[in-house]
Amino acid sequence: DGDGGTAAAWMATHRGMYERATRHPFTVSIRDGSIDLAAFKRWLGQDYTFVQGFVAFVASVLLKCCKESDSSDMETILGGLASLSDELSWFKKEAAKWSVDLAGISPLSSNMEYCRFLQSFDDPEISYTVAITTFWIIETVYQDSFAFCIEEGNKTPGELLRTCQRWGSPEFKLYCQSLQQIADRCLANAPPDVVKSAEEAFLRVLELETGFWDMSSSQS
Ligand code: HMH
Repeated sequence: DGDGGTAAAWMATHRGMYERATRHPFTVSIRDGSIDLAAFKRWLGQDYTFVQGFVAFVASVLLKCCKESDSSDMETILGGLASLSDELSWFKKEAAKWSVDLAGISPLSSNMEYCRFLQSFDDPEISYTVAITTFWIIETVYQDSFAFCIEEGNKTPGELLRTCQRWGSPEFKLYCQSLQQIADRCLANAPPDVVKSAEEAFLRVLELETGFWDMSSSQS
């Protein structure tokens, strides 16, 4: 049960920031059906390039796990990495459907900023605890945001339902809960300075995710 751990405590303490990331006008407009499809296509192209950088980040988490962890965490992380392979194929298929030219996408500044943050985890000095906490919150923001779009009362346009189900499904939620359990266990055993760094990374992800949605919804 992942409710009594540090991860859930941070979500409660930083509720405002968490909700800005997970109930953003962009995803709320998917749920209420008022989404501008040009904004959706912008998000799609930008997120495809994000996921390419995200693969390298998850590989760095896996590497830290192999070096620092003696448990079965590896299988969960490896499963996450494997599902990103499927996700990249999905993006290509979806982009073709929406006539988004993936080869012509240049990452916008919020996307580049996020990818630079992810690249900083290549540093072997950054601990597995900080990295797995970061991984958990990145996936959880998408899970929570898109699950809201398919919850009862939604007016999500039919052609966007598959997208929302990709991250809003019960399976993806279970996967996020496994990541949360791993993060909680690591945090429970970590020294205070590491816990502090993990909390800072958690907050940074919430800012970067909010910036990513802002970028997707803005016309510029
Ligand atoms: C920006 N955050 C962003 N993109 C994603 N695909 C995820 C999280 C989850 O995989």
